[in-house]
Amino acid sequence: MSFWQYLFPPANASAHGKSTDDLLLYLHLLMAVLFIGWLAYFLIAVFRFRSSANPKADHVGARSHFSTYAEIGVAAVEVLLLLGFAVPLWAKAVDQFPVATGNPATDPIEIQIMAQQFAWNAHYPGTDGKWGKQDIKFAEKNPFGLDDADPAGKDDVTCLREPFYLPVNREVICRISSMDVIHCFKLPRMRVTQDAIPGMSIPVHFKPTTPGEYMVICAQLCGNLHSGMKGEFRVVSEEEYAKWYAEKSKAGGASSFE
Ligand SMILES: [Cu+2]
Repeated sequence: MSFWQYLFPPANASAHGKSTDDLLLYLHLLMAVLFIGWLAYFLIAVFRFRSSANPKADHVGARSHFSTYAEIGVAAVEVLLLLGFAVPLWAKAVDQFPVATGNPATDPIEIQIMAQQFAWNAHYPGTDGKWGKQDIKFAEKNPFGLDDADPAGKDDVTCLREPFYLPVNREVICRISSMDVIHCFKLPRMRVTQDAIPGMSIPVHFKPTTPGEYMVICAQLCGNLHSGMKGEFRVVSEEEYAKWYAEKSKAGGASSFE
């Protein structure tokens, strides 16, 4: 690792990540301009109003209305940034949420993510495409509360404290929840960060573009082993994913907890 690598996020590996990185870059550039501008203003003020050139204090101060107009100008620019850029960009992000069309080869992969102190678990519907019945009363037995009497759950895939797999170049929807305290599902290389909140199921979506092994970390201080709350997922080819999925699905869902 060179010094410069510590200053930047790890290499992006998702389709939308470039936009996130660009946004960060623009924010830093804006902050740099503001920092240099205010620093220059400060130095000019210190020089211009130095005591040797102004031996007597002026109790009236500014005589023009320039500062009032400047203030109105700044507020107008901020309204423009919010309504002209932020709102339309957010609308675009919301519109990009992947929708299933009924084609299992191209539909987004949907998984449930359950955070717990101090690990990550994943749940897929299995080869039948149907989620097994879930109930809070089974949550003591397995983190997803799967009912092992439900036939639809027999083939569900669950990855408890073990790596989960995703196919490359497919949209993924993760529904994030937590079984104890608030955690935060963070995939640094996918540029994904979403709080995991007990009692809520919050969707995030992304499309991995580079095969490899990646880390899930917790970005919300959640207890004494927070720093060790790491998970792993693998982005693999479509074929490798199908093979892994079929094997895991055959091994069974709810029954695998016993
Ligand atoms: Cu956590």
